[in-house]
Amino acid sequence: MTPAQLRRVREALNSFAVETPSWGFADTGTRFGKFFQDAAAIDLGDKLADAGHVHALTGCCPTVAVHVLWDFKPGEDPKAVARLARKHGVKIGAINPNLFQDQCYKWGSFGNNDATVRAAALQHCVDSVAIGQAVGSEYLSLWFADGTNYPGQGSIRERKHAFEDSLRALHRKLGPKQTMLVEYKPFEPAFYATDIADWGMALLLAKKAGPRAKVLVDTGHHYSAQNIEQIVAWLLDEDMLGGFHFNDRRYADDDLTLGSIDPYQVFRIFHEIHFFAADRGRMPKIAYMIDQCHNEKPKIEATIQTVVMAQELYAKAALVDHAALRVAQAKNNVVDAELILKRAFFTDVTAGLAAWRKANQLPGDPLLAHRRSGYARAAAADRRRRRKELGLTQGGSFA
Ligand code: PSV
Ligand code: MN
Repeated sequence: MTPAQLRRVREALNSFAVETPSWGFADTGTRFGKFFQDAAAIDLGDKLADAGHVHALTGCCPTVAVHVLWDFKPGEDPKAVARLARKHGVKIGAINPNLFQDQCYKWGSFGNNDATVRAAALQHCVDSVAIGQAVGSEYLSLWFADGTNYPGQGSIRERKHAFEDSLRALHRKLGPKQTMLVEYKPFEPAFYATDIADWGMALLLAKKAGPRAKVLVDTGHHYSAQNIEQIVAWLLDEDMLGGFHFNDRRYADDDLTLGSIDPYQVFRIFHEIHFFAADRGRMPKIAYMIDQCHNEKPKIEATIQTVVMAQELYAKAALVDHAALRVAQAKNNVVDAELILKRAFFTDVTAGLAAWRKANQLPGDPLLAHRRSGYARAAAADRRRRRKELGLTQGGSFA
């Protein structure tokens, strides 16, 4: 790598943070079954400890997303949770209300045709806003499982109006430092009409909710052929891109490791962000978060692998020669334009990542350092013993 490339990688990585999800450290499964891991986190303390360990090794994951129902016991003091996070060297990041597990949500939450359920869902979100304020979190991250399974089952327009009303009411409750993220997903669990099925719906709803509502792009929540980087570019241009949930997919919302199937797509997404930043002279504020649950891979290893992959692809995208790209685009020089992206994508950035890690007193290979640390072995022994004491035969909490 040239000195200029090393500098660009360093600058890019200096301002790139990835949030880990608390649920990524716990036992998870598919709807067909769960396969347990001894080292899986039992409770929030374990999850924060694991997240702290990942941050200590990567230097890139200072915050942890939490799911209110899975992570907060009823009546728990959020400030105590914030303290616990601090003890493990991390902070609480996005607060995710849970609007899909309680029996009352059988027919939806914000889209339910029963006003009492809609009110309960709104109250849970308002409570989540308060948790966010207590722990100093910037983001309220909303995902709705709402939708219908059969044609004719519900009024699509009435459900849309119900969402507009509740999101607007919720936006009014946000504190001055809070941003509301609206996530979309084409299907699952609803298989006919998901209420917020794509980025257009999320964008409209966020715009109607208020100025501090933005769209969250979960990379797994698109159909196979969809051009995610184009969505990203449009959202950036509208100042409506709030954040990402990182994962990869082959078929549906598969929760595979970021970049395991299509690293070039992730690169292209990052390229759009760097290109936008170069044009506007400022890097937009974006919450980069992981949303993956691993059933086969050891959870901490998979998380480190994801973070390292994200850094690598972000660094590669930072190497795109924007001036040359603009010239190629202006001249309709398609081959050169494409090669400019490819050249950056195929640049070996290992030296840049190593230099950044060295400068930040981090291990050169975070995965190797984790394997050598003995952390997983100690966690497995401790958690095996605690499970026995607690009479748990399987993982203690979601997902
Ligand atoms: C739904 O599939 C989703 O992407 C939402 O972000 C949830 O919060 C998360 O997964 C749970 O893993
Ligand atoms: Mn998600």
